[in-house]
Amino acid sequence: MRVLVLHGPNLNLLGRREPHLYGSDSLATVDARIRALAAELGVDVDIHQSNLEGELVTRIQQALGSADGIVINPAAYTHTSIALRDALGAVALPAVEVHLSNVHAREEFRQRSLTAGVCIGVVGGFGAESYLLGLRALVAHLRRTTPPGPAKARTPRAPRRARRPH
Ligand code: CA2
Repeated sequence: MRVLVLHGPNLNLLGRREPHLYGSDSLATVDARIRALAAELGVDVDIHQSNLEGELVTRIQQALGSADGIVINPAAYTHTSIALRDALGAVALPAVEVHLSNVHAREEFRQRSLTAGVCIGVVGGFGAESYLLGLRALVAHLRRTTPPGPAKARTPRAPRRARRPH
């Protein structure tokens, strides 16, 4: 099982500015915690941050065929981006929206999410823990809803022996 984790604009500043809002952990520390939980849960994670809306759209599109689900903090694009909403809706992979802060306790413009409606759920207000809760919830959802397929071989198959001539 593979999960794409996306961080939106300005989250690369985490830990360096506004710790009262977003905590004092750096993005690298948050990513390390996500990777540790993923290892514990036995899932692969692919983590990216971008300040560019189009790049986030492309990452979401590329998830089709390479990931089973998405954990996304769209940051400010949560409140503005029809493009991200359309991309999430188009790939139709289970996605969980996460926020470090409780957007409902903040300015009015943060209380509308354009992306939440195409996600299976939203977690916010728990700092970096929101990502971990979101990842747990997504993995539980995928395990509940993904039919068991044939077990995938972990080791490459031995090469086929050449057929003997008759
Ligand atoms: O609470 C969240 O996770 C947000 O998605 C963070 C966004 C904000 O626009 C959303 O309304 C809620 C802002 C991300 C900016 O991150 C910074 C981190 C450190 C310093 C400055 C900005």
